[in-house]
Amino acid sequence: MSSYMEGSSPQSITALLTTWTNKYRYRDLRPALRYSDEVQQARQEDLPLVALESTIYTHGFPYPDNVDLALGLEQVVRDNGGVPATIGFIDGEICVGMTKDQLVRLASAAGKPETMKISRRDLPYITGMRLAGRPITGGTTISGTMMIAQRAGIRVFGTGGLGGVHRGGQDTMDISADLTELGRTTVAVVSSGCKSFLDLPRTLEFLETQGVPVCTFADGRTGDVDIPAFYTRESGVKSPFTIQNAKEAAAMIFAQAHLRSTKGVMGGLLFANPIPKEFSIPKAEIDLAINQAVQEAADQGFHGHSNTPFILARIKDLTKGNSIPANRALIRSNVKVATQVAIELEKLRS
Ligand code: PSU
Ligand code: MN
Repeated sequence: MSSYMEGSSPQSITALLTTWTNKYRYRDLRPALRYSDEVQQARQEDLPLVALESTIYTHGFPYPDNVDLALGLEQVVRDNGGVPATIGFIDGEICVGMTKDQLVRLASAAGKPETMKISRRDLPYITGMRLAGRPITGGTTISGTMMIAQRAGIRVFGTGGLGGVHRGGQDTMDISADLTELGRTTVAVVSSGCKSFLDLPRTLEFLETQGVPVCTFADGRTGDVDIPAFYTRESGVKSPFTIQNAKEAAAMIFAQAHLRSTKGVMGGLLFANPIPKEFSIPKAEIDLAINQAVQEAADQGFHGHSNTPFILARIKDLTKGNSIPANRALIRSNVKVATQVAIELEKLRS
């Protein structure tokens, strides 16, 4: 247990906070991060690190599929020459990289009411409760993971689907914190775009306002290319930019870092990697399930934080689990591409 959090009796909270404030001057999260041995070594040796999120395990994939996915994704990174850093909270600790036991522990927490889904707004709560002796376990969303990855110096992050502007978001204001995070935190995210239960055109508008470049891997295609919509390669919405390979993605990250040093440019980058062709589900087919899931969420009052997990679970049920292999395949593909990007970036930096 870390020094600033030792002891948890109520009378010691003031003392703990004083130590924390004096020692770390409240500068940022950095001192609170707990690196796995593998990640710590990679940091010392400048190896290409790839951040992985954990809300997909706690609030996306069901147990025990999520254990296989969590272990499998870390292995995809290693097999492609990178070092995986799964990010999440275990007993109030901000883990950057996890042991196998920790991954299993987090995945086993899926579906329990006390397991939290942690985005930017939740970090002060979790960390405060840890100081107060109430440790919380949970998965970090893309926004939570980006925030922590940036503080750990990790520049590339591979995941499945980005949050976005929800349908009707112009009235409900339900806009994922992932989008504002991309506007302020300098981490590149490789995803399959976002699921079409979201409003894709408004999501792109919002990202443009936030100053986030959105680039789709075109796989040799020229001219207009759609931004992918998770299960489908075609969305009917044109991608603002296209790139052809990991080298071009790394060049953008590198360029952004240099522009940033002139104090003008900050924020993240979104790279959309279309689902491998052999796994893509016809748009008409998946749209049926998605539309029904959206309607049920509205009818049953699943708003805000619980909207996305509800819809994800319903899509899985309505497709009778057929969406799971596609989901798994696209995440694995994204994580592989993220690793290639991290390696190309490391070459540019050295
Ligand atoms: N979309 C998916 N799968 C997911 C998520 C989104 O297709 O697992 C998760 C990600 O962790 C994402 C979060 O960051 O949901 C967004 O939640 P919200 O819409 O509440 O911001
Ligand atoms: Mn939301």
